[in-house]
Amino acid sequence: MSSSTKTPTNIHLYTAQTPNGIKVSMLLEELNLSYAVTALSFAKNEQKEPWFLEINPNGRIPAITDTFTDGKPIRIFESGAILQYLVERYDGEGKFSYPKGSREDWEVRGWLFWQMGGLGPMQGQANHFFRYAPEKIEYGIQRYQGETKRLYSVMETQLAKSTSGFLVGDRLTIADISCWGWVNSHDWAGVSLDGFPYLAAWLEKIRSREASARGANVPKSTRTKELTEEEKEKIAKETSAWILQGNEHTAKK
Ligand SMILES: N[C@@H](CCC(=O)N[C@@H](CS)C(=O)NCC(=O)O)C(=O)O
Repeated sequence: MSSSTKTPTNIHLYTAQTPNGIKVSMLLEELNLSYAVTALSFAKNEQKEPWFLEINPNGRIPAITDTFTDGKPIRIFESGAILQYLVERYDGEGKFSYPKGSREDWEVRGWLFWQMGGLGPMQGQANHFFRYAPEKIEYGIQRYQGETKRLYSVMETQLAKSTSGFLVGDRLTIADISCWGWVNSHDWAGVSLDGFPYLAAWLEKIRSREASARGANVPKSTRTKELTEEEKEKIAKETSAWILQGNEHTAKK
């Protein structure tokens, strides 16, 4: 994130290396905007510290702060809202969006809400039951992996009809960007892309864009090599530890 040609902004991104976090850095890179980054440690529960709750009352990443059009600071939380803010404020040329109120604009909004209400939460629960839950509950695993697959097939059908290879119209939009990190981590949820050729091609098409690839590596590089089962197990255990701690803390409230 150090190119001198970037458009200067006061955007500060609070993030971590997750499918929701990288949505924002991918779009910031595609828009060629300058931004500062604070990486939050879930292991240290930094996302629940009072200073961060002032930025995101929900205690989750991503969130941004910026100087608003009135010259005063603004905070924005929820990745979908952040993506909408960034294109509405900084994509005046419509490189990654369509004119407000156009058919394509409404289609993009549909996919964005579909991702926020469907793909993200369902695949997130697939991760939980498949990787992190202290007991292996077959019903939970099947239910959420099945829903994730069903949602992938919805994207597959849309992409099969697309002449550009993107979800909406002729360009990369926040519809694609919001979904990419989730589909890219399909393996973590235990869901294969076999049988989804259009989705696999879409994944690669976006991965091969320099700006998107840079954004997907914020705040740190993503893995380039396939993890062994032991390595996956170790990461899952570490993540499970802070999730269970969080569950206990919530139960006591
Ligand atoms: N709907 C929220 C979801 C945010 C979310 O779940 N973020 C996760 C990382 S992907 C998080 O911060 N987890 C930390 C926690 O649960 O304490 C969004 O899209 O911004």
